[in-house]
Amino acid sequence: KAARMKWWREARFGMFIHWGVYAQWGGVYHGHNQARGGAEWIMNRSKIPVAEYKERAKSFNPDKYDPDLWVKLAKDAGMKYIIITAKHHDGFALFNSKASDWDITDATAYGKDLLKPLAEACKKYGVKLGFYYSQAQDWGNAGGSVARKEMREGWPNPDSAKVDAYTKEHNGHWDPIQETKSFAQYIDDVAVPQVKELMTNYGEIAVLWWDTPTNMTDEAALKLQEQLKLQPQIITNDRLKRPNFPGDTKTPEQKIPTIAELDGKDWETCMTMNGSWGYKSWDNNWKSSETLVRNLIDIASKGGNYLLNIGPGDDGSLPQESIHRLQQIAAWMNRNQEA
Ligand code: FUL
Repeated sequence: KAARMKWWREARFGMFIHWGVYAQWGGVYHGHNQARGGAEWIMNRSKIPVAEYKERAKSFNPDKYDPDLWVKLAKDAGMKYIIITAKHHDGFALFNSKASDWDITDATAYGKDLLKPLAEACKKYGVKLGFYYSQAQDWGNAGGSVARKEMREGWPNPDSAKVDAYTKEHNGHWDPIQETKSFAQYIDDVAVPQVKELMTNYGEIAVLWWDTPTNMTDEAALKLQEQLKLQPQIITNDRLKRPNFPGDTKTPEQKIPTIAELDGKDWETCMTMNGSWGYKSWDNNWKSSETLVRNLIDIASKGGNYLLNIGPGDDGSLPQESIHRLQQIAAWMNRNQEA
């Protein structure tokens, strides 16, 4: 394990990328700002019908997508690895998947695999690539589970009481199409083959970042874990299934542990630059570059890694605020480099 963890323990700094068709909504549904949570949750928070969400995805066309720029920004800021949401909770695959039509090639105007060019850019700059994969929670593929949030938020509508009542009776699901398969079928038909695709088609994969453990079974966890043998060097986090699949790394979210909280295990704090993981058009709550640098120093001094997030827009462009902060971190790195 020590040999496998070596690069990760020295890395200190990585880039998290939350990108998907949720960027089209930008945290707004029918003119109403989402009440709570990250913008990547809007489908669940606003209980958007599956057909409506997928209809909008058809026009997803990120013609400003520039993976070379993303990786260069990361590299210059001193980041040693990138983790991108290959599939988030909405179930949409950013890659060409044969296991589901709810993917970039079948469901959008763009039609081209988004992960391949990112993998190439990472190779070019010598930055490691990892995938985030939401293994249990999947709102867009039938049979996927839902972390129960039964209120339709941020969209006062006469229908909302009905939607809430339905959700309550259906394990958190809000659309009948979500329950047309069992969870076990979803795992066999979608999750397992997709993880296999991710482990096969993109070269060396440094990290598999599971999320979320809720509703996972041992059987499903074992099947998913089996696919990782295709990448023997891979590092995994602690979100496959709790408590009996601890993985390699702990994942404090939006917080930096105190010294008293450290327990000798490898850990990585993931954090947003504003308040949302996915692109949220109206969130201006940006942390200063100074805060971000201080966080990195605090984390590095305690032996952890800092996984700092960007949320690209639906055209593939990055918020100016994020670019600016990455550049300021790069400038700080340059000033403090050993001669
Ligand atoms: C959480 C997810 O629910 C969020 O959307 C985000 O991906 C965060 C890093 O992990 O569990």
